Amino acid sequence: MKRTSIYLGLAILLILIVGAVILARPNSTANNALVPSPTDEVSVAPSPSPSNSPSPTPVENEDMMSPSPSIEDTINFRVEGEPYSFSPDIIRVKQGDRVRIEFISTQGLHDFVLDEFDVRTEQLSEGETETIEFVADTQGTYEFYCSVGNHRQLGMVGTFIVE
Ligand SMILES: [Cu+2]
Repeated sequence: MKRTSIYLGLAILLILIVGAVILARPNSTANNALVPSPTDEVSVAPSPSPSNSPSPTPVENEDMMSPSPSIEDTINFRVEGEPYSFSPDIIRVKQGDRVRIEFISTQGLHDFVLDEFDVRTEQLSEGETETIEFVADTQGTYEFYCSVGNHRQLGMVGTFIVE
C-alpha cells in the first residue's frame, strides 16, 4: 500500500510539473511573437532622402538671358546723301549701342565716313545703298562726312553724338 501511494504521489508531481511547463510555454511563445513587431521604424525610413530639389533652378537662367541685350541695343538709321548734305545730319546714340546705318545716295556720288570708329562706305552712285555696323563705345561728338571730291568742304558733313 505504501509503495503505490508514493508512486501515485510522484506521478501526480510529474503531471503537475509537466502541466506547469506546458502552461508556461504558451505565454513565453506568445511574448516572443509580440516582440518582433516594433512599428516605429517604418515611419522613420522614408525621411532620409528629401534633398533633390535645389538642382533644376540654376540651369534655366543662363541660355535665355545673355544673347538678347545685344539685339535690343542695335539702333538702325537710314541716312540719305545728296549734293551736298546728309539727311539726317545729326545721329544721336548712347555709349555701348550697336549702330547700324544704311547709307543711300539719292543723287550723285557720295560716301559715308566716320573716322573715329573706322567707318567708311564705298563711294556710292545714285540709287546705291550700303549698310555699315559698329559699336559706339566712346562718348563724344564726332563729325561724319563725304570724302568724294570737295564735298566735305562744301558742307557735306554731319554730327554723330555718343551720350
Ligand atoms: Cu558727297
